[in-house]
Amino acid sequence: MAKPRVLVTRRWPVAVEAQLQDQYDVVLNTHDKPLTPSEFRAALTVYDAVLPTVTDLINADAMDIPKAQTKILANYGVGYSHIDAAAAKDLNIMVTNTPDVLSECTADLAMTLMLMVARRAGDGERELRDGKWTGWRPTHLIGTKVSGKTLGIIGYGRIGQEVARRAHHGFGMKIIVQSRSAVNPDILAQCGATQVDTIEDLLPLCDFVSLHCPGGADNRHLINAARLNLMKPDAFLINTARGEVINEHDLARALWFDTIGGAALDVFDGEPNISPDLLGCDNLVMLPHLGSATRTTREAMGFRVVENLADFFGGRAPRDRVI
Ligand code: 8YV
Repeated sequence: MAKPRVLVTRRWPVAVEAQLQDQYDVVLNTHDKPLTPSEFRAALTVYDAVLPTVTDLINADAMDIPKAQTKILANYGVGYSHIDAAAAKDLNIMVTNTPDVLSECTADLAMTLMLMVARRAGDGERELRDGKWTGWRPTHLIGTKVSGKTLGIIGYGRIGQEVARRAHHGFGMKIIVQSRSAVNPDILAQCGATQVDTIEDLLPLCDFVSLHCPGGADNRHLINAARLNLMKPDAFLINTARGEVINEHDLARALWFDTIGGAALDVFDGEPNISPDLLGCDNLVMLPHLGSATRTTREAMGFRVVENLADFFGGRAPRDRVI
């Protein structure tokens, strides 16, 4: 029997690409350029499986074909708000993701951002590299203490819980949680966390607020001017979830007028384009979507896709089916 035809839309870790080549009739994206919507539409008529990432905007336009050859979009990444669920269902395409394997590294990066913005690490590095450091002094680049402060976590799934573990057990932080559903009391107890009903309840209580909810239409601009106004004037906002969760124009205004202490972002609405509003803010740390970017995790994400594909083509239900 012919091997299934598989398209990988970006370069993946070599060990994973090698395994895919072993098992399937694979086309790799050796130039590592994102596909255009028309290339994506064409791919859906040719390949049995397409393996996309967050850089593929798989909206209704990119899936606007009468019938698909593709039966599965085995996404590399846990977030899949770049895939239009209704259009995938219309074409009868299954979607899988890669949870679990990136939770620790994404949580590590949320802690990195929290520490960077509170302790002014970005300012300090820029000053030093610009040759502007004149030496130690008691009043130089004074930041905010992180240890022992209150951290609000919006969205208490796997990544949110890993952040809580680090913040509570490593930094002695008090954890407050807001989540769509009631969190199991045993899970809350692991980090001495308290769940509140609404984001409005959470924001005024916290010195740091970290976002760990999914992106997509439901959470678009979840953090807007009204909610930013509820944060303490010296509190920090951290986002390793999805750019669209924050109204970036409102955030830039809050940073510009110092109504919050600062923000640290790993994800952006319309990335890799960064809003000029944000680029002008100096109480802001920005990283280029590095949440899962470690060798161990990027390989594990790839092998999780391999597992999902093996189940799918073996006639079993993939463990990570999301659509
Ligand atoms: C991934 C992420 O690298 O998994 C996610 O949802 O945000 C990142 O860690 C990226 O999405 C890959 O598609």
